[in-house]
Amino acid sequence: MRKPRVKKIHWIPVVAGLLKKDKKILVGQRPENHSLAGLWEFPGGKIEIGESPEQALARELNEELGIEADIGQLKLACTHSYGDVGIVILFYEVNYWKGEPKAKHHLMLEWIYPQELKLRPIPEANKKILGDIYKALGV
Ligand code: DGT
Repeated sequence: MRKPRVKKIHWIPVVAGLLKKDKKILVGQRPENHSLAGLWEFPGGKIEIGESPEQALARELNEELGIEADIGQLKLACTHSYGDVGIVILFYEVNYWKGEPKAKHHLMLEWIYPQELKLRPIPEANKKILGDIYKALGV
């Protein structure tokens, strides 16, 4: 007898940076022609083969914001699945960097008070752990 097909989820590791300045955090609006277009996210992206999570985040922050960042502590991790794709997101604190963040990838960047995250459209993966994100930010 044939075994029933088990739906297999492809899990993708993602890193995101919590950049803080004057009690505000940096968020970027996801570009058109990408999944989740228009949602506000923390800068970051997928880990590529051969990279450590910290190397991946330093690369993404350089590509997306044009900064040279020191990747700080791992503050939080979560999992989320969108149908047949799952993501594991590692959130790192980033307190030091060289350069001024510029929107090289996002529609726009904004420094916002963390409480404002509640009012913005954000990825479901982040929405469901917003309380933990606040704790990680010390709010
Ligand atoms: P690419 O080059 O289009 O394959 O994409 P990458 O490597 O720039 O990565 P991206 O941003 O498309 O993928 C990250 C995935 O994680 C995407 O499905 C959105 C999801 N995600 C959920 N919350 C966040 C967040 O706060 N920041 C980032 N960067 N991604 C998040």
